[in-house]
Amino acid sequence: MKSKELVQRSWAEPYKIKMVELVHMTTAAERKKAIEDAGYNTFLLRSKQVYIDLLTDSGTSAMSDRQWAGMMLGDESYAGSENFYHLEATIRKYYGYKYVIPAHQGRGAENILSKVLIKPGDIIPGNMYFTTTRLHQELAGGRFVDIIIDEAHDPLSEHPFKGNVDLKKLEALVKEYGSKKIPYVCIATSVNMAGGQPISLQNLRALRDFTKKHKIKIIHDMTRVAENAYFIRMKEKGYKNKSVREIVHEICSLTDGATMSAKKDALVNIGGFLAVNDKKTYEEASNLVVVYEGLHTYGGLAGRDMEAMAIGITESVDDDHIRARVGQVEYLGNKLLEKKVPIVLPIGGHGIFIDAKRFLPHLKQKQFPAQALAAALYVDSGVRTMERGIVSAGRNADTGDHYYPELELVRLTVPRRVYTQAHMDVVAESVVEVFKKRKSISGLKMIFEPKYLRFFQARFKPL
Ligand code: PLI
Repeated sequence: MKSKELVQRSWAEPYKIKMVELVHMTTAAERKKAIEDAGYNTFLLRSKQVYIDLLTDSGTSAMSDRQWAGMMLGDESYAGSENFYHLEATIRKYYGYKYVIPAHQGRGAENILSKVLIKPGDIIPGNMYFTTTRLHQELAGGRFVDIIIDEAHDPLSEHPFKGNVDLKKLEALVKEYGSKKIPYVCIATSVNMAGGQPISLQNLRALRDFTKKHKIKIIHDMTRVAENAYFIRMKEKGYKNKSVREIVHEICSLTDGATMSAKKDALVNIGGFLAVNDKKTYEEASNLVVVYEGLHTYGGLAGRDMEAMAIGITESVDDDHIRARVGQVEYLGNKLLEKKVPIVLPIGGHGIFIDAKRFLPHLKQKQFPAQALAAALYVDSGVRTMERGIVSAGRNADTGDHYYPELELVRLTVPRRVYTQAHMDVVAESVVEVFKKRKSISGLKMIFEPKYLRFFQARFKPL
């Protein structure tokens, strides 16, 4: 057997550890007090109170030695930093977009893009909402409409591309409102709120044909595009022998522009960008960026941050990297499936999503089952996770009522290149332990609710 084949038998990490960060152990009594003080919201815990942090994969990656070396090459000039030109060239090379504007993170890019493209009364169809994306669309006067396939809302459906758009839903919107009211369709790769589920190239191509006919743009939320590309390679006919890098480029080529939170796929702790192909949109966005983020050659970032991002993008499309990244998530998911823990299927790219409705069938959705489960997991082991259910979904901006999403989930998000297989074992043991005593978990009452993105700062108490 050739050595390469031997390596290919496992998802083992294509790197070794050079520096470590010590983590904190706590007692059950300390954790019980900590979650009470945090209003049963894992966002309000201090990181020192956490043992294994699966709150998010955002900004939590371990950078490589090359990225750290790049940080030393930071050109901190106010205007025209060399690192900007490196970043711009990297985005053009791997993603193919023409014009690039850096932003401090994804939502900074979403703010600018929404302000440039959306007029009051516009409709923005998308393949499931994302919290910050939808809020910026609404703040610009638009209304998000979900056009993802129905299977995406069913945690048990094993559809291989649950991120796909239902073109009939889009067609109905165009008929009802006219294409002039639809400035763009917002397409996320690896749909976060559906469980990190990919869109297929076949579906994206059909969407491109449809939108071209109706003169509607496609804006790509490319936060986790490499993970999506990996699933296309593994599951879509005709892509087995293509590299992730080639597939990423093909995905981007079917869209008109993108917003990116580089804190995920692109392996940096801070950063993002807006990228478009059309000069007019670029000019308007580069004018607005100076109001909200900074000059168009730094967009709220230090030169060193842009350098780390350029190198991170290059590393993110490496086949071995992405295979190990998704492989680790699958490893954790399979451990839970073995013990019959209800999770969203198929296993997605950036985390495991526990189905809180099936985990805690004795709780009603308005008793915040996913929020309660995330708190219980923390108390059991110090593992921090995140609610992705009714609290995250927020309220309908017109009626003020809670949205009641089909998916009531707890996300165990795996940071990139940070934790080991043994950590995944500990996480699985804790989830299984809590599953055994699930009947003892009670619901919560919300006692403080912020107006925007309430999940970040809301406070609860047990019923
Ligand atoms: O957190 P930002 O502002 O860099 O990016 C916002 C953002 C946009 N789109 C998508 C799909 C995201 O997942 C996203 C941020 N996600 C976070 C923070 C998360 O924990 O999933």
